[in-house]
This record gives sequence, C-alpha cells and structure tokens, in this order.
Amino acid sequence: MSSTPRLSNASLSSLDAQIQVPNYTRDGLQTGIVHLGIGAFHRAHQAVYTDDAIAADDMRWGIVGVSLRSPGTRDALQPQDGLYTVATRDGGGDRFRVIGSIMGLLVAPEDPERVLEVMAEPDVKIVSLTITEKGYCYSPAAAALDEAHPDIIHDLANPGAPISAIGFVVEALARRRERGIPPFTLLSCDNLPANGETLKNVVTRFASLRDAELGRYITDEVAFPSTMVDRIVPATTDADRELLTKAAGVVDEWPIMTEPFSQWVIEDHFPSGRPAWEKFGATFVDDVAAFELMKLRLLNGSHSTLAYLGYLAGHETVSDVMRAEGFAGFIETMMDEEITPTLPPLPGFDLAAYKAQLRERFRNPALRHRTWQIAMDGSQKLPQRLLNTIRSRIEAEAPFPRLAMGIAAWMRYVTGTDERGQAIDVRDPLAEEMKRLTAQKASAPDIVAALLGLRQVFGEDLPANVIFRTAVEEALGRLLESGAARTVAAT
Ligand code: CS2
Repeated sequence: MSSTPRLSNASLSSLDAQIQVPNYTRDGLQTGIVHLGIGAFHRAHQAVYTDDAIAADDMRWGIVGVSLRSPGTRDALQPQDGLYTVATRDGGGDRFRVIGSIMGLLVAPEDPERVLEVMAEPDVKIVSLTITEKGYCYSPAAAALDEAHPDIIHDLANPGAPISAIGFVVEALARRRERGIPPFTLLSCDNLPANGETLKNVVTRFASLRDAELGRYITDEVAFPSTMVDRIVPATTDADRELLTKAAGVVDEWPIMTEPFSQWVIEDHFPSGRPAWEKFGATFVDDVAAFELMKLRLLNGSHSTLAYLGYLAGHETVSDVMRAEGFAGFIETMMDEEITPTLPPLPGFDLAAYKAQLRERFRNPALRHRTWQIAMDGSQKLPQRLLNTIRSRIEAEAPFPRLAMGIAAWMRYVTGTDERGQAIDVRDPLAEEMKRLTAQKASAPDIVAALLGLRQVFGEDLPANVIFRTAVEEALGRLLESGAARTVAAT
C-alpha cells in the first residue's frame, strides 16, 4: 500500500493515464458557490457539472462544501486538497475521473461564523443545497416550516450561530443585505416537489419570524429556482475504497461510486449569474414541475417501494430485488398502470423509453445500492414519492393496489422487526415514535390506524379516506400473512 500515492494536487500528474484529471490549474479558482450538505450525491452530480464548466475556462465557480453535521467528508478530502474520484460503473466496466471543483471544506458546527462569512463574500453567487428531506425542518405533508423543530427554535434564539441550513441561509442573506452585497441565488437540489418554492417557503417564513422586513426582502429579492436532479449514488463502502486503490492505483479516502446516467433540469433564474452548466448536459427550462413529478413518482416512488418490499423479502441491494421473482413485473405494472396516468404531459418526451431505462438502471449489477439505505427517512419521503400519487388516483376514482403495497411495506418495516423476527435498524426522524405507536399492535387494521395518526406524513385527508385505509389494510394484511416475497410473486 505504501507505494500507492494518496490523491492530492501533488500526485495528480503521476496518476495512471486511464484516470481523467482536472485540466486546469486549481490555484486560480475563485469561490462562486457554497454548497450545504457536501455528501456523495452532490459530489457525483452538481460538482461534476461544475468541474466541466471550470475546465472550460470559467474559474469563477469553485465550490466551498459545508458539512452541517459530521467532519467525515472534510477529514477525508482535506488531505487530498478537496480532490476525489468518481467511479462510473455498469456491467461494462469502470471509468475513473478526478473532480477538482471543490476547493474548500468546512464543518459548520466547528466554526459557524466562518461558514457565514464565506457565504457573505461578494464573489459567492450561488448557495446550493443537498440537505435531504429532513434538512428542510418542515412538515412534509404541508411543505411548511416546522416551527416547533428544535433546530429552528435554536436558530431563532441564536441567529448569529445557527445549526440548521435554514438558519445559515437567512443569517448570511441578512449580513449581505446589511453590507449592500446583492443576495446569492438559492439552489435546492433535493428530491422534493417544487424544491425551490418549498425552500423559499421555509426560508421566508423563518426570516419573517426573525424580522418582518428581512422576510419581505428575501421574498422580493432572492431567486429560488427549482431543479430536478437525478443520479443513483450508493453510499461509499470500504470495499469501494479498496476497489479504487486496486483498479486505479491511487489511495482516495472518499471516492464516489455511481452510474453512467446523470440528469439535471433547472429553472433558469440566476440574477447574479451561473456556470454554463447547459454546455455539459444540464437542461434549462421555464418550469421544472412536470420533470420533477415524473422523476419523484416514477424513480423515487419505485425505489422506495422496491426498498421496503425488497428488504422485507431479505434482499440487500436494488439489483438483487430486481432479479427476484415477480419484482420487475410488479414495478413495471406499478409504473405503467398506477403512476403514469397521474403525470402531467411532457410533450415530445418519450416516457416509455424513460421508464424502460429506469428499470435498466435499477438492474445495474455493478452498483451495490442497499435497500436499507433507500429505506431511510421514509416518513419524509413517502408524501412526495407515493402519497401524492395515491391522492391523484383517488381523485380519478382509479385503483392503486401496488402503491398501497408500497405504503404497507413501509408500515411493516417501521414496526422495527423483520419477517424472521430480527430487529430492523430503522433510521428516520420519527423512528422512535413509530416504534412506540406500533408496539403491541399485531393486526393490519391496528398498525394502519396507529401510523395514520402521523398527520405530518399523511395529512388530514388520507386518514379519513375509507378507500385509502381499506387498500392499505388489505395490502398489509397480505404482507403479514404471506411475507413480502410471496406477496409480490403472487401479485
Ligand atoms: C433514493 C435516491 O435513497 C433514496 O431515497 O431513492 O437517493 C435516488 O437514488 C436518487 O434520487 C436518484 O436520483
């Protein structure tokens, strides 16, 4: 191992020729973007498009990445000068590319003041976010700020030393305003419907709780374009690190494993400028809503359904699930019969090809995307992935047995015990509450009744809807009686 170089500016020129490396001098990079939530997804997606824009000689768009919680990413990438490898994998072999767009890494809890001051720099034109659904501190059913959220309470009481992304954004905008610096554009890259609008709602609400004037200023002056982002990026494992060292001949403490596919659709509203991402595969549109719904419902809705049913049936990865009896057919029928009729039209878009490609992507044998990873935070994901689709079906008086099965599988999963009686490590902000609600409940109607009490997930309408309740009870009854594998095979 000692002879294998660690990735860094100094070792770039000695890397194996098969690895694509930045073709620009990184010293000249300016900070144009601050990214909150510097996880694997950002590094496989926006940072790659931005690396292309920089390589085309636009040095204004270096990224400072901020971790809102743990120092892991900074600790791994700082000794590498922010460099990391993206390994693109499918059945046909791996391709390696080193990304140079991340020029600095900060850990917010260590030095919130530093983060705020970087966000307030005049050169920073964009603050982008991948903070996951729960990072928005909102109620998913209502898409409105959760004013009782402990982080929000903290940040309202300590505006100069925030802990939530919302608190950072609002304090940085307030400082820019005070100093006469134009605001940055806020770019949400999370899997939420109308993510720009949702971010605007929570940010302006939080700001007006601080100060009505500030709230009005942000409402009037700050741009919040919505986006649809898509690339499947499993969490990196030690086996991935070893694979990279072996295959690419370099030590990288935090490489990214991903698929060849990547898509980014963005509303073109950047008053302070932006990188020319459209030259490198991004699509700019006036309204992203139809793309976002298509992606959330078809990709993420199917993903969550495969994750819960697949986990219960004993499968570790999505590609394992797709190979198991009945699952591929189940998901194809769910897409075609239950989801597609709810989507707004996208003229000229080949939806059939899109869906076929999605199923191919789920089958990618080289990506070890764990069902357990996708199963995380279901309480924050279900509304936009499955429940809104079900609302459309109910409105159209149309059946939705497979969507109901997805919800039932989530309910079965969050009880915290699997089909063989083993504990499930349920990761979700509501995990404890859900465990408590379902404790001692054994029958489908009892479990359904208990979980429908989560109004922040189900709203007021669905718990009162007999068609919904009956469909989920029936699906859960089948899962409890026959198990997930047999239920799917027989559907
Ligand atoms: C997945 C997504 O973990 C999950 O919930 O459904 O991360 C999915 O892989 C991405 O949205 C794909 O673009």
